[in-house]
Amino acid sequence: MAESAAKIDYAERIPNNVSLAENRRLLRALEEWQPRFLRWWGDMGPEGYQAKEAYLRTAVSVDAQGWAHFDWVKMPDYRWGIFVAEPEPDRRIHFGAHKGSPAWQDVPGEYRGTLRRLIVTQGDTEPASVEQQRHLGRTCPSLYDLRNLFQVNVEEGRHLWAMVYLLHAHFGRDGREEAEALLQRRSGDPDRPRILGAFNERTPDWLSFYMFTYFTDRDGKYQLCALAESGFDPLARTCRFMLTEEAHHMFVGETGIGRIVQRTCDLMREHRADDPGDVRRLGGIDLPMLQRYLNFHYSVSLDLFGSEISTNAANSYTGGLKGRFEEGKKADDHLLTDASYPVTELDGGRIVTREEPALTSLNERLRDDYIMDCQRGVDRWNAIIRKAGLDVELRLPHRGFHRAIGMFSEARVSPEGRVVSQAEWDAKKGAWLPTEADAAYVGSLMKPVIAPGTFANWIAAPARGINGKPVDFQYVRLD
Ligand code: BYC
Repeated sequence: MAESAAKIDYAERIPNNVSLAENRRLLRALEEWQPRFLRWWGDMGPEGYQAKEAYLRTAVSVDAQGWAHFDWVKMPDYRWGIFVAEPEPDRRIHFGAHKGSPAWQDVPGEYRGTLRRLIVTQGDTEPASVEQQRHLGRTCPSLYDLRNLFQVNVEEGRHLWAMVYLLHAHFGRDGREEAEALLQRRSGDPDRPRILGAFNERTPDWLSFYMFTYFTDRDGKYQLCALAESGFDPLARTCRFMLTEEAHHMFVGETGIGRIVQRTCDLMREHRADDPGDVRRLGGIDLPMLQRYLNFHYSVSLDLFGSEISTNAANSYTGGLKGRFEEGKKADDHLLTDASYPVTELDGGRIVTREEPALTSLNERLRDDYIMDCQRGVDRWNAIIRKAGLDVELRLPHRGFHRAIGMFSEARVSPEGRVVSQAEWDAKKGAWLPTEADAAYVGSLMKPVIAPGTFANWIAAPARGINGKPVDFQYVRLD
């Protein structure tokens, strides 16, 4: 059983390891959706380079070892398909009111609406991010980075397939309609926007791209981890496999920012350029500007966890639909009906910590796990700065800073976590968040660099190439 689930059949029009051939109706429905997906990819996927071969990885099996196969692929020929992790024998629901019952293989009627909403929200982010990043190919800092962008893009396309499969296979007609709507909404379109805030922001340059893949893809990791605990087994297995792909996206973000930090430090040391203006004159990205971009992307990503106190989150947990991060490793009753959790809250003009019911605080708890994880990368970037002998530190701003969702959206909070007046906010905003001048400067640096092994002046070369290939490998064939 496990072996057959691990293998992916590439002879099929839609590669899959879910025995699609045995379900003609579902196969037909997905085969009808496929050309519409490809049309969307043509219209809204990466601009340029669609006819060029890129050195991309494709999943060939879903077991933990060696699922990836690297080859030359033109993006429209990428084998998007449906891959789910291997089943766990006798899997049980392990949290909430149904704890101990066998995991559901079909959608339980009472949770149909909630599950659909979770799957649609997850699915909506995937094409959104492709749309947000579609112009970046034109200004790539190197072929290595261009290839990484395309890898991220095709895998987000596959993650859309993953959610569309669940909608088609388990939600009948409304599932098919939702799958259509996923191709109709557009990131940033005022009339038909994507569902969540961060996915309507622009990703106009590569600094934003690395910030996005570090901070926003990491929300993806935590949401997928929570959904991978689901008592609805097809969702759990789908998310478990998506997580294996997600790791590379966050790697692109972490190393991308790390390489910018490295380059900036090199410029500062070589030229004794202590002043941000000096760094910019040398064509680098100064650390205060990097901090402003970090502040922006981190805060919009914090919003993606929803309100601090949420009955939606409590209901999803009690229903066994969405667990906590590493639910299985937690030593408590997995019901949480009597438990509490400390939540940072706004109390008039003050920020306080209060014990709240654990069930309604689940969004905040996941946000806490996320924050801890974000800090690890910041520590590594700071280690680069320290090693260069510079006395500067990048910091995650306070969780209340620049929030649009949850109780902090009602106040103005400084990066240090002080509630400030609107007047102070207006006066200091330009020091805390990217300004138009920042965007124009970063935009001015975005010139394509496409000779193998060469890198834009504002970013250091990576420590190593992809899949054991050298850094100067021709990762995208331009001829
Ligand atoms: N923007 O009780 P509340 C990824 C809405 S990223 C706009 O506070 P809840 C990826 C909410 O929908 C991971 N609206 O929150 C990354 C609700 O609306 P309705 C994506 C927002 O429901 C990079 C209302 O406010 N996956 O994979 O507990 C590249 C009150 O909701 C926002 C998921 O999100 C917002 N930021 O939690 C590619 C997992 N926040 O229904 C991919 C699935 C809240 O009352 N989604 N609202 O009209 C969920 O688990 C939940 O929907 C949320 C919100 C965590 C997002």
